Amino acid sequence: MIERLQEIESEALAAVQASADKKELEQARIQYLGKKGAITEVLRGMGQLPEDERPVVGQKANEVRENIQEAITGKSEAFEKAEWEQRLEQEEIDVTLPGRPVKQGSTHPLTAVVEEIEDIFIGLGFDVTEGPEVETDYFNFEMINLPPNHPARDMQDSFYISEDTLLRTQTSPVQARTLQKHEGEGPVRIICPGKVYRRDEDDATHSHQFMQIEGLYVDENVRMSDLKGIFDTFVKHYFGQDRQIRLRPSFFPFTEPSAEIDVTCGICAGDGCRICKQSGWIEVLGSGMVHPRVLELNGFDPEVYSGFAFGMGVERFAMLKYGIDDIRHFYTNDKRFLSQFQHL
Ligand code: 2U9
Repeated sequence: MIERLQEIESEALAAVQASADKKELEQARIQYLGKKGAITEVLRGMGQLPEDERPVVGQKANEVRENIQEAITGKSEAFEKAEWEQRLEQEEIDVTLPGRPVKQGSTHPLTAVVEEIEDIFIGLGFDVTEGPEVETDYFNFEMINLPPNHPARDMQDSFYISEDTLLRTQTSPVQARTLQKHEGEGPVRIICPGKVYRRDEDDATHSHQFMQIEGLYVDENVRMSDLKGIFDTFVKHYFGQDRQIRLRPSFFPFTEPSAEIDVTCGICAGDGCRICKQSGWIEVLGSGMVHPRVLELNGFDPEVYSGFAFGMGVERFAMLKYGIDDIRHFYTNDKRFLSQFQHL
């Protein structure tokens, strides 16, 4: 039996050495060390041996098994090493290649302009206040002196949700809500940025949804000269120190007197060009002294308090500053447009 074991050992070692891959090596392992393998067969036959010979044969069988196992482990490691080396060679990485660029988003130009305007007004002592986009007819129209039969309330011009709720047509209801919250006690100094909705046909200068910033300053002794001073400062900060403003008489139901605010043209510096339609001035804001009726409607005594209010279209401010010729660019999300504002 000892001879048989020696025979198995040399046969097994030769088979292990001769195996060409992991599969053949596994076959050799099964053939010699497996449950039905050559060594197990010898051990099964041990029962027929005289008792004193059994430990010797058993010891030899263990020795042979260990030697074969050792050879298999060695061969298996050699296969793995070869496989690893082959992979390293095939999967060579050129660490000198330039990396793939990481695509980075950027602030939307309208957001950037809103934030810039907010910063200027915060510096002038204003708070930023927001309110709902779905409004009641009471806050959207009635509280800013637009009575039920007023033409601005026409179904043709606004998106009504029910008889008395609609998508706000301007951010004025936020100012009305804020005045009412203050219960007749000034000062109120706020700007109200947000989306507004009107039933306009979309074209290069009109959008059914756009961004507005309106503002309000109510206190004792607020005058038209305060309005002028604030807007001279604001325009110089937003458009540039070399710009001037002028006020032109206008009309709004919620302000009296009312004024359009123009700024000197940034293209021709006031000489006249295509952008300012040869006038040297560009209209940028509507404004005026808050109508006494509006103060009263919202709980402020017009004998004690006065104030100014204003409204601007954010798209227009962005278009003028960055030379954008079509309002629809802000809403079509074309990456070729948006990626030009990475610096903002
Ligand atoms: C209250 C009191 C007064 C808001 C005002 C304007 C002038 C104005 C337009 C500018 C261009 C709207 O975006 S636009 O189409 N706005 O000209 N808005 S004063 O006055 C108010 C609002 C609320 C309680």
